[in-house]
Amino acid sequence: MPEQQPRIVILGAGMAGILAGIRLQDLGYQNITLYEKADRVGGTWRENTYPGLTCDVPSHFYTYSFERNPDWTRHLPPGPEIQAYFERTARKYGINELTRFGEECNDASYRDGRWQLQFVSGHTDVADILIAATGVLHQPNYPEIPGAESFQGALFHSARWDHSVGLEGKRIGVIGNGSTGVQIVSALAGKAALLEHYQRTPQWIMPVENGRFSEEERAAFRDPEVLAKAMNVDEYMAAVEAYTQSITDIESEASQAMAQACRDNLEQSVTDPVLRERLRPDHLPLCKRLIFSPDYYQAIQHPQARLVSNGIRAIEANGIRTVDGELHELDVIVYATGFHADAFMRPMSITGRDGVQLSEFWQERPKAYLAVTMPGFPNLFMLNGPNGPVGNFSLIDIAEHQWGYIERLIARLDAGECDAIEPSMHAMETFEEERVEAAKQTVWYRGGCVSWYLDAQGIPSSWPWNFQRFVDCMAEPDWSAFNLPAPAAASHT
Ligand code: N01
Repeated sequence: MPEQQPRIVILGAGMAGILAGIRLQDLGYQNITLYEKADRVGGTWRENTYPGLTCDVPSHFYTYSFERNPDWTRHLPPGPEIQAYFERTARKYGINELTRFGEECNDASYRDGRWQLQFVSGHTDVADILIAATGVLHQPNYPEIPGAESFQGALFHSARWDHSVGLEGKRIGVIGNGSTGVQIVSALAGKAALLEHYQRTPQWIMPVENGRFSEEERAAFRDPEVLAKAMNVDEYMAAVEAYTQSITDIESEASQAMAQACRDNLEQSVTDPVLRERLRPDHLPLCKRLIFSPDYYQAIQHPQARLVSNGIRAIEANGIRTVDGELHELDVIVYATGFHADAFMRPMSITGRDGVQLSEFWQERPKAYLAVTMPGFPNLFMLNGPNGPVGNFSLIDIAEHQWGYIERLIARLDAGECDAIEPSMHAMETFEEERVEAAKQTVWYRGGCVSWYLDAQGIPSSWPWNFQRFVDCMAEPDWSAFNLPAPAAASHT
C-alpha cells in the first residue's frame, strides 16, 4: 500500500455501500467515507416497510457470503429482519463510523484528476475513487391518475408507507400487482373490511413455500458447517442457472418447466373459472419479473377481497372510479406502482472527463461497460449499475461479484500503474451492441409484455446472458478493454 492512500468515497449505505466499505477496510484502506442521504443504513430495506414485505430469495442466500445469518425465522427473509441484518452488519464492521448520514450528493464532477463532490447541505468533498452504490429501485413511480389530490382518505406509495394510518376494518385499494402489490394484498387479506386489488395487467405467480425455521434449526445453523450443508449451494446455483436459461432461451426445457409451474398454480389454486380467467396473463411467464408467492391466490379469493380489473378512470374524494362508471368507496389507497428503474444515481448530476455529462452519455439509455464502468468517467465504479443481472436472485451475490472486479481495477491504481481507469469507447460500444442484440432474444423482449425491465426504447436493460457468463466476466477484467495511461509524476494526494 503506498504511503498516501487514495481518498475513496462511497455514495449510499445500503447493501452495496456497506459491502464496499467492509471490503475496502479489509484491504487496508483507511481514507474512506460513505455518504448516505437518510439517517441510517439499509437502502431499499430501510425505505420499504409495507405489510408483508419479504424478499423472494431464500433467506440464507440473501446475506453477504462472509456474514451468514443463522437467525432468519422464515425460509424467505422478512423485510424487518433484512433491515436488522444490515444494521447489525454495519455496526459489526464499523460502517456507521465511516458514514456521514443525512448527506445527499447532488453533483460529482471529475476535474484535475479527482472527483469533486457537492452535497445538498453545502458540504463538499474530493475523491480519487468514487463508488456509486446508490441502488436500483429507489425513485417511486407515482401514477398520473386524475383527481388523486381530491381523495379524502389516506393515499401513499408502497415505498413511503404511512404507519400512522390504521388498517384494521378499513376499505383499502391497492393499485398495482407487481411483487409489491401481491405481497401487500396477501398480508392484508382478512384484516381489511374490504380489500380491492387494482390489476392493469395480470401476472404469472410461481408458487413457493415460505415455512418457518424452528428454534432448533436456528440453533444448529450457528455451526457454519451445518448451515452450509442446509444451504446446498450447488442446488441453488443450478436453480439460478435454470432461471437465467429460461429468460435467455424461451424454447429451453427450463423455460417450459417454469411456465408450466405457473400455469398449474393458476389452474389448481383458483376455483372460480371467471376469476381464474381474469387472473390469466396473455404474455409468457417470466416476461415480467416473476412473482413468487405462497398465498396470493388464496388472498384474492378471500370473501373480503376483490380483484378490480376494469381500468381506473379517476380518483375522487371518496374512492376510485373505474372506467365502467362504478365508484369504489375506499378509506386508504396504496400505490404499489413501482419505481423509475432507469434512475440509478440520478437525479445527481455527474460530469466526467472533458465535461462529458452522464445525462448525455445516457441519453438513449443507461449503459455501462459490464455494468460497472463507463468511458469518460474515470475511477467511477458502480455496484448494481445499469445492465447488471436483476432477477429473482440475490443482488448481494451480484454485488459481491462486481466488487471482486472493482477490487482488481483499484489494485492497478494502487500499484501506481495508472492514475485513472476507464474502459475504452470501443469496448463500451462493442459490449453495448452485443448486449442489445442478446436482449432482443430474451423472454423480456419476446414474451409479449411491458415491464420495468424495458428501457425507453423497449429494450430489456438487464443482463441478457446466463449467470455463469456474468460470473466469468467479473472473475478477471479483460484488460484490453481499458485505457490505462502511464502514471503521472504525482501520485494520489
Ligand atoms: O413494481 P412493478 P413493484 N395504473 O413495477 C402497476 C422488487 N421487489 O414495486 O403491469 C394502474 O413490478 C403496474 O401495472 P402494469 C422486484 O425487483 C422485490 O411491485 O404496468 N396500474 C404493475 O402492476 C420488483 O420487480 C421484492 O400494467 C399501474 C405495478 O403497478 C420490483 O421491486 C419485493 C399504473 C408496478 O409493478 C418492483 O416491484 C417487492 C397505473 N397508472 C419488490 N402504473 C423481493 O421479493 C403502474 N401500475 C426481492
